[in-house]
Amino acid sequence: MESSIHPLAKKTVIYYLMTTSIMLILMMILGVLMLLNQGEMITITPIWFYKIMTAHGIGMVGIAALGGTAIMWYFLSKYIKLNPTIFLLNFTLSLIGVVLIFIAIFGFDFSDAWTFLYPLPAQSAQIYGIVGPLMFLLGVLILGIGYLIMYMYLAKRFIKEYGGLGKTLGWDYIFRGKKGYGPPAAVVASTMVIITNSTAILAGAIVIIGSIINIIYPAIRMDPMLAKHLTYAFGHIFCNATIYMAVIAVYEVLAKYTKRPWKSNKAFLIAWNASTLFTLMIYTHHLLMDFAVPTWMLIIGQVFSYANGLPVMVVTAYGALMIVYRSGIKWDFASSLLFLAMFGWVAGAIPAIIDATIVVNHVMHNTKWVPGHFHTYMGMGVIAMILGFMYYFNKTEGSIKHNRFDTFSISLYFTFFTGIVGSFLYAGSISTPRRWAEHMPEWVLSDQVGAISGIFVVLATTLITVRFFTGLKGVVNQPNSIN
Ligand code: HEM
Ligand SMILES: [Cu+2]
Repeated sequence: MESSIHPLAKKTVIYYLMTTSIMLILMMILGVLMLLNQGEMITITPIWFYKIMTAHGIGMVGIAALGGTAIMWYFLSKYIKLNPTIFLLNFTLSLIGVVLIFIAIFGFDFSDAWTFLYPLPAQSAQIYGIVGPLMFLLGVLILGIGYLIMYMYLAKRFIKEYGGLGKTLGWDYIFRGKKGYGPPAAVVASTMVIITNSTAILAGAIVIIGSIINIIYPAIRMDPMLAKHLTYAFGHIFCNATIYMAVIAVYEVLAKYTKRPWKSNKAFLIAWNASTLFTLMIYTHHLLMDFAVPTWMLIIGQVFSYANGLPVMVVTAYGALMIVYRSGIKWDFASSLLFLAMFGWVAGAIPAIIDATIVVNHVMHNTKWVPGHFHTYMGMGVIAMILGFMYYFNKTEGSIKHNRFDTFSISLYFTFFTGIVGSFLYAGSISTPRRWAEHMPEWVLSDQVGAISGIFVVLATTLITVRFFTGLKGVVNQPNSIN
């Protein structure tokens, strides 16, 4: 039941990818500025450092989500008919959200980090005025609503086409012994994202509305501990969901290149079910330092953090190795980036597993170890998947071919991204705190290594983006060819 992508959806994929790639470069430049400052190679004021950090954090998470959404929508269109207006609406609301967020940061000095942890926004409202925090929170809320509408729509479509979200999670095969293979991998993965991320966004909406009310009427307060739970349920799951959307590209592209379908067998289905459940449970690893949280909750956070990524990661990595093995696959920009991205994802999980151990966490949390972990799985995982998809899109919908120049930019990207995360992990291991504008002399060297690596990553990303934009010329006016 293959259908072709709606022309408006195809155009919207282009909007998503153009925005993602340009924002990526800009946000990376902000990252380099932070490192140059921490490495004492330039001087920016602390307030500017925190403005930049806030913009970089939310901006990066935002584009990872945009890119992931483009991947999810594009491939889902192969299997079910989708209304492209919803896809465009999500893009528009995201854009409005982002504009509000950036005006809040750069126009009104909002600098409380992208995690807007209550009561920080209320406190800074007293220093810098209420406009900044209100605009920021409203921006995030609008962006979240866009996603929520999209997920609700997709859920409705899945229920109509497959008979329920239990079906799209393959329960017939897991519990009722149905033989054969479950729904397409893209549908299984999207179901997981719909369930977990809608929950996350609802949690986020509650805490954001609470914060907004508190800023306007300071007498009305939230319990800060409850607010932290809701905030991290939102932040953790929303970040996680980006990779579960982007990984669809691994399934689809490798299957196409090897001419071997990616079958959702029982192990695959069980893994995605397990991840659905675990992803909802583990955000408490962000609260391991909070002694007021009940121990059983922290233990759940810890135990399931170990278990969380693993099932899907294992079936994906194993599946990818199997599908590629002796397939005579042609390695080009898309297939190699997606293959490498999978290992970036796996590699990025290892430091997280270490950090999710309560004893280690007391030492490592709030050090640069943590950005070391998520820059690995975001930068070399999610973002690499999105870059791979950008190329695949141009190739499938347009006419570009891989050349040696592409091999060069991919190698540049991965080599120097390893430099960035290596410098972060090293800094963490010598107890460099995260989120400090100024660093002690003994930490500065690692910042400098990170900054220089970062400059080369910006260069590589720019080369890839230029290639993407030139390739787009071939896409416009081409007949649809999704399959
Ligand atoms: C050239 C590439 C990049 C550089 C140089 C860079 C640099 C940095 C630096 C220096 C920090 C602050 C570290 C600290 O706490 O001291 C940071 C934080 C962060 N970065 Fe990046 N980064 C890059 C790419 C990315 C990518 C690709 C993503 C995700 C897709 C990302 C997401 C984040 C997030 C979420 C934070 C946390 C902000 C916070 O603590 O509130 N970064 N980055
Ligand atoms: Cu987390």
